[in-house]
Amino acid sequence: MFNKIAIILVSIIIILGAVYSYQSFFSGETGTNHSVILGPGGFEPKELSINVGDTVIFSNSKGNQFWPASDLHPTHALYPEFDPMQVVEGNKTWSFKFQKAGTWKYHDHLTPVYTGTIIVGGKGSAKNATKNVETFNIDELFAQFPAEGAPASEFQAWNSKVEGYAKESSVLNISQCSPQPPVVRLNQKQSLVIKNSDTVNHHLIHGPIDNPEIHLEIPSGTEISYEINFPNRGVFGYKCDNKRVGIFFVT
Ligand SMILES: [Cu+2]
Repeated sequence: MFNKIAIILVSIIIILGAVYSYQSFFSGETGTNHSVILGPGGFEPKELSINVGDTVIFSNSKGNQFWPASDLHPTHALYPEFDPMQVVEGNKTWSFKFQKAGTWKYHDHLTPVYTGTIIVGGKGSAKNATKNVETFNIDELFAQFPAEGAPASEFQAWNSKVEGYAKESSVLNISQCSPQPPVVRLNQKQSLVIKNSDTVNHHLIHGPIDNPEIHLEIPSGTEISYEINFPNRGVFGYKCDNKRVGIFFVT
């Protein structure tokens, strides 16, 4: 009897905890403020690590007009919302709340040689930290994918292996159909700059060739920001042209 009550109590506590963390994750009301100052030597600090939901207040010690905005100059397509869309007067500040995890490079749109980086982790950044695995073989990883009908535990083991190789990155280089990083950790809806320095276009495809769920044509010699919408969380293997070469790990 006592055990039963204990189990019920523990369950309630777990459920309440889950509801609380869900709410605090999505409400975004708990963020803290950080300050970045543009001075004669550029942005200070040049690199800043914050959590999702935190706000960065940009100001200018020189009293000149400025305009902090995400890369790439001049389009700011890396993180379009990270852009005041107008000049900020030298005696004013501009605040931006970072809602997307990722490594966001930015610059002063008026003086683009001034650059900086805001690294936005998630709540539970420890979970987002990549295991330090630098070398692995993507072909082997695909070869280890469990056969159809294999027990769920095998798929789980494979997924956690993939997660171990996943890197957060806002840029994917698919030149020579050899993606770097080969396993990218993304949010369900995130912009990703895809680079193709080859002289031919590449096709990045997930799903059946005749009816792909994701199909991006990456023109030769370009660096384009794509907003990819994944239907759900999970592991998305993709082909470049006709070869399985990379994985999106969507969280
Ligand atoms: Cu710019």
